[in-house]
Amino acid sequence: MAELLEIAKLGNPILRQIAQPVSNITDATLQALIDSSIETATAANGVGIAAPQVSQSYRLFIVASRPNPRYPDAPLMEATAMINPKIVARSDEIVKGWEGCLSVPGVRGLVPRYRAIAVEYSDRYGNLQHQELTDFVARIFQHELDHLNGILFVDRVESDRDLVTEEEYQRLISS
Ligand code: K2U
Ligand code: ZN
Repeated sequence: MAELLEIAKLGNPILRQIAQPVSNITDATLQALIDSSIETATAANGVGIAAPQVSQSYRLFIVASRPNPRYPDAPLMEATAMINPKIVARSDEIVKGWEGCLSVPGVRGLVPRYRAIAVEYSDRYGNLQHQELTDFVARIFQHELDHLNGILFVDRVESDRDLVTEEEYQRLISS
């Protein structure tokens, strides 16, 4: 049973660091971090989590899309570890969507993201993966990649008016 990890919150300097590349993917400590990150995101009802959010400044995150109230059409996918991830191509099209963050509780923001991206990363077995992502999964990838570069979704909203409380957000999506 992997352990639940404490999630670093806004103001913790680790969230503003540039994370370090992962060199030894098969290392037992890294594999344990992957398992604990998946456990922690699942317990927090997250659809993603980045290593800096559990105070490990490495270039690694988990994407675990599933249908949810705001994105009912989101694909259900197995939690996937993405190591040393990068965007290798992207659409010109940019779409705005509501995001939350486990490190910024109680806040939601309307964030512009590329609608489609081509990405490369190593999986937890060290295999290089190349994938094309769209819509909600592309959004999660871009949100998590920002975490590896010390960027939070609140930095990307175009106006402070695009930030709302969780309570107002729930009112918004049920109206
Ligand atoms: O903090 C995180 O990195 C987890 C994020 C993942 C996410 C980023 C962008 C857009 C949606 C999700 C969320 O806090 S997980 C909670 C959540 C779940 C579904 C929809 C929105 C937020
Ligand atoms: Zn986040």
